[in-house]
Amino acid sequence: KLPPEVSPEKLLQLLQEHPPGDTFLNYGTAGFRYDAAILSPIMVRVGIVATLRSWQKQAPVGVMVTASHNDESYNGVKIADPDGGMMTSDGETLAVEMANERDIQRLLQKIEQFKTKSDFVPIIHVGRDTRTHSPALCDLVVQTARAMGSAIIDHGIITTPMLHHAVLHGNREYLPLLIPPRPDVTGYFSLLAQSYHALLATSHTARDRRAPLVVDAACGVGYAHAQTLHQAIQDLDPTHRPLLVLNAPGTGPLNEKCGSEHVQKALQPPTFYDATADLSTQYCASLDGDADRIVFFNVRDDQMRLQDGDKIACLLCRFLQAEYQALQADAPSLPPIRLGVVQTAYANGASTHYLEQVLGPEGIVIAKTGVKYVHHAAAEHFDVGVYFEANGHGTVLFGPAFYECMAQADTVLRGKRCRGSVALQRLSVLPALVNQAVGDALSDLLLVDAILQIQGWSPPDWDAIYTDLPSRQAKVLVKDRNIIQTNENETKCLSPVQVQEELEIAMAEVKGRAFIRPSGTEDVVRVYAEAPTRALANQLATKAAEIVFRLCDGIGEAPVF
Ligand code: G16
Repeated sequence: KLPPEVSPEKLLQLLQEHPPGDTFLNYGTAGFRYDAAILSPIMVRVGIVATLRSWQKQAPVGVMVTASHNDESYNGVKIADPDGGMMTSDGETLAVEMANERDIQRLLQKIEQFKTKSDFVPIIHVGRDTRTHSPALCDLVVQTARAMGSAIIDHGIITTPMLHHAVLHGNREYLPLLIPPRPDVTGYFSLLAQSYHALLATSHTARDRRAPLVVDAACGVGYAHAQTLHQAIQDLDPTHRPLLVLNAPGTGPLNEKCGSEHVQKALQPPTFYDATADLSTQYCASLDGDADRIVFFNVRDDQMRLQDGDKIACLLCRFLQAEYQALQADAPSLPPIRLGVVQTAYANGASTHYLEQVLGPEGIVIAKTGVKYVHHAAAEHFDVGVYFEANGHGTVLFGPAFYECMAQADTVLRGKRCRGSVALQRLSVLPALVNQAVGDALSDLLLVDAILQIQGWSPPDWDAIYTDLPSRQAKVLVKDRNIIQTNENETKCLSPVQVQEELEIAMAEVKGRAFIRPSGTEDVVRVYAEAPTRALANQLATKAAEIVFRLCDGIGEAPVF
């Protein structure tokens, strides 16, 4: 922990040395994210905002330096609130205001307005990914925050979810009682390994210890941490199925032709830069550059089978429903639990259909893209909220009614040996295994693997629960993506109005679904199309991209499929 070094002179020097440029800086889907070359003024200002946030909340907050799924030229930074979640919109407004303020005196006056009279020392957890520019950028956050009087807990190179975990576990008043506090990196691994082990120990049926699970770490930060996690699991159970972790940082370009973004968007297996053989026919998982997303896949008969975030959500929903029903069968007096699923517009139509027609959870909500929106929707609408974006970013949130139900079930079932007791054990261990702050690829990896083992399912069994509708995603470069306005959950384009009118016609022609939205992490407009056949999905994506290109001042050429 680095103690504060309060120094108004140092703060002034940092502000003078790093003036903002001409670009208007926005706090996007997951924080400020730009070409690394323009980020140093943002880092200084984030050091200020994080300190103000900690002051305001009188609790530790977090700062993560990463550009996640973007290529190596990008970097970025996001702030975590004391509950470990993404900073809420009031904080984002302040961050945007501070990042774009060119007048240093006005900026210093703004800081003065926030100062409290209490003795509270702001505390900031910091972490960074493996990008070459991350140490210097992170150092600017640290220097600025310390000059403002913050104490720093520097976790070094960690995954984004580990940073969120550290913040949540460091603020115990936000941590539910069923979860033992483990605020540091070692505690993170032991908590995951122990709860995974405890979940598997509830099942006496077959466990698949044969083939290793191949993990593509996207040449990013997940590489070392997946190995540490694997070691922690093997320390508890040496016979456990091995994880073969590939794509170490430096063996190939970060997130390029590898990682979850590539696998899910291009619908292609990754390049395994540090393997001599093609391993994609095995049971594989791909993480993204900061390990907050995961998708599973394997190649059979030359065809890639992808189990994306939608399929993960369905697997989890099905498992949770079955366990809750088993619990209720042996303890009928238990109150009902609102178990629901949150998806985004990117959710494949077949997954939503499966949820509606086969599983029938208490509710299915379509929220705006971005984990901060889906997380909020899950907490607001459900007692047990499964949220997953199709790109593999997601988790399960357990609310107060869930914990109350577990406490009641414990009283009813204490000392009894029945299926309900097994369900109680399983459900009770989940909040410790499943990251309660944010989507976490490593936690999701263990959760999915444990559920498949408990159910005795192979990856093809899981894959077969429904068949994805053919879909295609594309990016269109435009002069200014900010001219595009969408409705609340981004399923419709409101402005320019002609875009939606033309999209409706194109969709009707192929009986498909398409939408467009400005990305919050890249300077592009995203296009999504799905239709009954691959050819029609390609046709619709081509048409939608052409509409955006023509009506929104496209640059270069529109993509054609
Ligand atoms: C971030 C967000 C995700 C979002 C993704 C894509 O992911 O955390 O919730 O789905 O960006 O956003 P957009 O389409 O706006 O570019 P990550 O993994 O890059 O942090």
